Amino acid sequence: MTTHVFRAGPCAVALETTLLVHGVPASTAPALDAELRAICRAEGAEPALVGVVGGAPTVGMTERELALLLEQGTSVPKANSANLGVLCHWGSHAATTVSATMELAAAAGVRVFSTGGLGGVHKGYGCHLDVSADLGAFTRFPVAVVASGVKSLLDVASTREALESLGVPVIGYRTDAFPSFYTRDSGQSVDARFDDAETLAKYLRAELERTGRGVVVCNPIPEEDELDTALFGAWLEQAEDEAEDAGVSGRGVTPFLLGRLHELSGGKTLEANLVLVRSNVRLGAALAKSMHA
Ligand code: PSU
Ligand code: MN
Repeated sequence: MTTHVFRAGPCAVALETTLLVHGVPASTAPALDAELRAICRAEGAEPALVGVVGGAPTVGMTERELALLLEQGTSVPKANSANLGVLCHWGSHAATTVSATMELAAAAGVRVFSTGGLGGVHKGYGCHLDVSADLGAFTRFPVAVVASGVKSLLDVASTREALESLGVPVIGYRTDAFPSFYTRDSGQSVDARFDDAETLAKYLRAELERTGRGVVVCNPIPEEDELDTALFGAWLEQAEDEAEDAGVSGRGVTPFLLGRLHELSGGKTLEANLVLVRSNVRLGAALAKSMHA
């Protein structure tokens, strides 16, 4: 039987392990984890890192438990809602993506989760369908996810449409535009804009309670840290060519592209990624605190 480990109080903010294990270089992860925990606490909230440790779905992982996953490197499986249960059954360590993190956060009663960018519809869906389980998770788990939109390496316009089709509320925090990770404006729009965290927290509390489903809270990357669209486009094109040559597919695509972008950009995409995650954790913590008050 799978035994859950829930160590999260009423003012917790869920954080995910896939971002730490597969989204940033291993050398960066422990410091980023420590920093995100500190940001939560500084806002008066409680960090709750989510992952699977030796088959136990865990909400509120310790630094030591994260180290166990990091020791295993990128061979740690990525868990979404589909393979989460099997990995627990096998007693494996696993890094949870947005969908699996939402699933476990919801089970532990955690209503706010901060990450970098959501997964979504990959490019080229006309001949090859690759849609992240992240999108469907919003129709099932009552968690508000603070993210800087969806990752720019996706088909952002189609992902926005898919959220619409699924009936997922997409809220802009101090923006009318749907952000795309490294840039603030994808050309798509949000359903509604809130400029004040306390008012947003009131809406979220009521909406999660009313629907039992999730909400996307879009917090764009700070203006001064936004990447140049043309430069990013060139790095992405090269990373995509390399992914194709290397035959990368399925769950390997996102980590491969992120990793190559970090290298090709001389660390610029990594720096932008870190900036926006910190900012999303800060907002998530403020929301969790207001929602609890
Ligand atoms: N945000 C980041 N870096 C990441 C991710 C999010 O800043 O690495 C992860 C999330 O865990 C998300 C996953 O769920 O990428 C999407 O993977 P896929 O495209 O295979 O569904
Ligand atoms: Mn996929």
